[in-house]
Amino acid sequence: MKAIIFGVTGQDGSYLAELLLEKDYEVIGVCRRSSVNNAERIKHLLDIEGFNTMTGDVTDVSSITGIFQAHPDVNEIYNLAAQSHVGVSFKQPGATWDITGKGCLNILQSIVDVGLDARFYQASSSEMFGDSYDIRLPKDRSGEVYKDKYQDEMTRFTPQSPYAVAKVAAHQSVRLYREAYGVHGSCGILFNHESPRRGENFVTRKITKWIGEFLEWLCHNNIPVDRLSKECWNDDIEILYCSGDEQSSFPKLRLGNLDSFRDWGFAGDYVEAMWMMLQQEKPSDFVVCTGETHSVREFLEIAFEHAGLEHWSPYVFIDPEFYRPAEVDYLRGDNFKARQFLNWKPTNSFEDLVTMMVDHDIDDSYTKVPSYAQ
Ligand code: NDP
Ligand code: GDR
Repeated sequence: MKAIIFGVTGQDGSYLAELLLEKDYEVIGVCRRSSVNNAERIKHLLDIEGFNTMTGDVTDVSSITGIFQAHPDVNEIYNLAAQSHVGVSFKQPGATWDITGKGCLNILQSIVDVGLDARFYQASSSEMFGDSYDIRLPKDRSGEVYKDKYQDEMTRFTPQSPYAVAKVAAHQSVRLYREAYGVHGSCGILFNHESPRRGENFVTRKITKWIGEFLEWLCHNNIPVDRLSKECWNDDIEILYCSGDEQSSFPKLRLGNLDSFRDWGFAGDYVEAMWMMLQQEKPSDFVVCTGETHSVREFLEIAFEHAGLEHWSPYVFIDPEFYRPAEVDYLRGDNFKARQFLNWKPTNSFEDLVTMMVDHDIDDSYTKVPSYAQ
C-alpha cells in the first residue's frame, strides 16, 4: 500500500507517518519549502526504508499534480496541511483561506484531473461547529433530568473564525467531489488533540512548555519557589523575581481566555481513526473525540499541580492580546458513530494527556537551551 501525506511535518502528520510505516505502507510525505528546518517532528523517520519526502505546497496546483503524476499507483491520500492556528487566522485570513480552504479543493481537483483511483482523507475540525451544539435531556443516577450539550455529525456548522470558515469550505468540497465525481473522500471531524509534539503556540503546549522552562530556571538559579517575591503575585505584574533581586526574573505565562471548554484527546489515538476511515468500503464523515469537556482553567490546575507548583494563578498574566475577536466557548463531541462503525475509542484520559505533556516538557527543558536564554 502507498500513501501520500500532505502536512507530514505537523503534529498529526508525524504520528500518521509512523502508524502507516508500522503497517508496511510506502509513505510519501509532502513538505513545503522552508528557510529553516521544518522536519524536526519527522527527523527520526527520514532514514527509514519506505519513507520518502517530496517538496510541494497545497496552494500550488502544479506541485500537487506533479506529485500525483509521480505516484499514479497511490492508494490513500491524507490532507493534513493547514494554517491550523485559529487565533492567527484572524490576522491572516487570506493566507488561511488559500491553504486551509482552497488547498483541499486543489487536491480534490488534482485527483480528478490526474485520474487517480485513491481514497482521500480530509482533516475537518470541531471548530466548524463554532457556537452550535445540540441538547439531549437524559436523567442522572438520581433520576434528575439534566441538559446534555454535545456536537455530532448532524450538528449545524456556525464557524466563528476565518480558519473555521475555510474548514467548512473544504469539508463541503469533499462532499461535492464525492457526489459529483465519485471521489472516495472521507472527512474526520476531529476535536482538539494534543501531544508532546503539539505546536508551541496552542494553549496546552504553551502551558506545559512554560512549566518546563520555569522549573529549569528555578533549578539553574538555585531558587526555591517560596523565595519568589510575593509582590509579583499581583495580577498587574508581568514577571516573577526573587525578593530583592529583580535582575533575575522570569516572564509570567501570558494567556487569554481561560473559560472556554474543549474536548481534548491524544493525537496518537486520533491518527488511528483517520486510517480506519479510509479502510471503510463507503466514504463517510466521522466525529472523533473523547466525549469529555474541560476548561483551559482545568488544564492549568492539573498541569501546575503535577509539576509541584501549588496554584497556577500567581504565575499567569492575562493578556488581552490572546483574546480572539470571536470565541468558541464549548466543544464536547459525541463519538457514537466512530465507536459503532470504526470500532475506535480513545485510550488516554484527560489527566494522562496533561501529565504526559508536562513530564515531556520538564525533561525536555533540562536537556535543551531554554528559549529565555537564547
Ligand atoms: P500542524 O499545524 O501541526 O501541521 C500543519 C501542517 O500543514 C504542517 O506540516 C505544515 O507545514 C503544513 N502546511 C502548512 N501550510 C502548507 C502549505 N501551504 N502546503 C503544504 N503544507 C502546508 O497541525 P496538526 O498536525 O495539529 O493538525 C493537522 C490537521 O488537522 C490540520 O489540517 C488541522 O487544521 C486539523 N485539525 C487539527 C486538530 C488538532 O487538535 N490538532 C483538530 C481538528 C483538525 P510546516 O511544518 O512547514 O509548517
Ligand atoms: P483551538 O486551540 O483554537 O481550539 O484550535 P488553541 O489551543 O489555540 O485554543 C484553545 C482555547 O484556549 C484559549 N486560549 C489560548 N489559546 C492560545 N492558542 N494561546 C493562548 O495564549 C490562549 N489563552 C487562552 C483559546 O482562546 C481557545 O478558547 C485547535 C487547533 O488545533 C485547530 O487547528 C483545530 O481545528 C481545533 O483545535 C479543533
